[in-house]
Order: sequence, then C-alpha cells, then structure tokens
Amino acid sequence: MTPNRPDPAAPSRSGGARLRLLPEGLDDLPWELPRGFLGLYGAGATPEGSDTWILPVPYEATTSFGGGTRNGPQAIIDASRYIELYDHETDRDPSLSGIYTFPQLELARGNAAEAIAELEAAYGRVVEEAGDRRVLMLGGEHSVSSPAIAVQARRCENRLSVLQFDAHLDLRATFEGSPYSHACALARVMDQVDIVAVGLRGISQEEIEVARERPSVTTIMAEEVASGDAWIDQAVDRLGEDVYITFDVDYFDPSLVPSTGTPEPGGGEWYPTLRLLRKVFESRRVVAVDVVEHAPLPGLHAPDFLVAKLVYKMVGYWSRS
Ligand SMILES: [Mn+2]
Repeated sequence: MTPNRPDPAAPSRSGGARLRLLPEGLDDLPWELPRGFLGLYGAGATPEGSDTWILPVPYEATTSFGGGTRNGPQAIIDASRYIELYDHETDRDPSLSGIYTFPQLELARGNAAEAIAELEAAYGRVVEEAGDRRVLMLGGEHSVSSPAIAVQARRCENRLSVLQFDAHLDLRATFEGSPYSHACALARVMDQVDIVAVGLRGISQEEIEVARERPSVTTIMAEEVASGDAWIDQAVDRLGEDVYITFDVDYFDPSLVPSTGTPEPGGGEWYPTLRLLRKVFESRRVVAVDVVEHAPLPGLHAPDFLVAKLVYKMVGYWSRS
C-alpha cells in the first residue's frame, strides 16, 4: 500500500513554508512519512500551525484481562498514516486545519497515584497552552480519562457532561484494591460531572445501583444501541452544553475491535456511532476528547485502522463546529 500523502517534494499542504527537518539537499530522497498522526508534514504539523493537538499517553498499569494498551497510541498513529485525508462524508479535508502530534507522555511507573497526579498536572499544562485548540488524548488504559475530565470540569463554567462510549460503566469505587484502576475511571469524577454512558453490556450490581440512585448518570444499554437509532437522540438530549467525550474502544462489537482488554459481545457498530458523534459535535461544545483501551493485536491491523479513522472522523466533525 502506498502512503496517500502528496508528493513529498510538493510545498506544505497548509500553505506555509515546508518545515525543514532534513539536511539541506537530502529532502528529495524517498523518506517515509513523518511518524505523527496522518503522517503530516510542514507548518500544519507544528504546534503553532495546528488547530488540533494529539496527546499520546501510553499508560498501562491495571488492565485486568488482556494487556497491551501501552502499544495503543503508536499503533493508532502508525495506521493513521494510511488514511485518506479527504473525507467524502463532509466533502472536505479536515487535516488542512493542522494536526500536531506530541511525543508520548511517559508517566511514573509502579505508583498509580503518582502517575495519575503527574498526568493531571501535565494535561492541565497542555490544555492551558492549547488555548482554543482542540486536544485529543490517546490512551493507554481508561484510568487516564479521570485526571483529564477533572481538569476540564474545573475549567468549565457550566457543569460538564461526559459522553462515555463503553461496554462498562467503570463506576466501581475500587477494583483489585485500587481506586486508580481502569474499572474506576468514571467513579473518580462522578461527583463533578454528569455522565451519559452508551453501549453498556458488562456491569456489576454495585455499579448499576450507583447509576440508578444518581440522576446525573444516564445509562444506555447495548441492546438499545442495537435496535434502531432512537438511542442517538436520547443520548444527545441528556447532554449539557459542554461535553467531554471519552471513547473506550471496547464499546465497539469485538467483530470490529477485538483488540481490547475485555471484549464483550454485542457492541456498537460503525455508522450509528458516527451518526451520534456528528450530532454531538454539531449541537454541543465539545471541550476535549480521549480514545482509550486499544490494545493492538500483532498481525491484525484492521482495528488499528478503525480506531485511527474514528479519531480522524472526530477531528473532522469537531473542526466544522
Ligand atoms: Mn470498558
């Protein structure tokens, strides 16, 4: 497969001067595409020249069944280099507004509390520096979402709504002795935000009781997602004006995304998911996005490509709103 980027000798796609990363006189050799999201180069791949910043956080400490989410961000970024930049659904090229990819953030090992505190501080500084830019974080396991949601909740004047795509509620107070487990990601922020969770199908009794006694938690089960589009408006109607999207890829059916720690049968499909996302980006102010729990499987690259395309679809919807 040929990378679908334009002639590397052509000028920068964003119109600015081509970023010179190679020794003078050697930039016409057949180099691979840069290792950032979509393989972009030029001014539209720099922090200043980009409206979207991708923050890879390959943190993995507590995944319970299959591991490998530490390899998620790199697999998503590698696959993204083969995505068509033109998006026929919206008839435009969302990459033209620039996408910068940070190096991976390496958090403290061995101490979950320390790592999560470190991420909260780092994420806070990134969004501060980002200003009006869109920040999209790639996990890693789902525990990376709680510090990011906490930061965004503090920054919002309105009460923040979290739209959670997930097979699981992640509302356990503790799991295997830790409050920082991926299974507790949303419990740690549920006092600060409203939660709309969609695609649920692996829930503990403790979690459903917590959800039932809290009007701030809306649950939409996988069976509803599988039976027509009524759930899409139900989900959107429950969201406030400001929305954080946390996308655990185990939301998808394992026939589409088997590459995750706890693949549950009966998950979401591609097009209805895009219909909900498009509606949310069109009708709400999305403050930030994360995509988590992708654990790439050697030799199976379709899920890497799907998750990369999901990220690019969101960038596209977001950059129109
Ligand atoms: Mn999950």
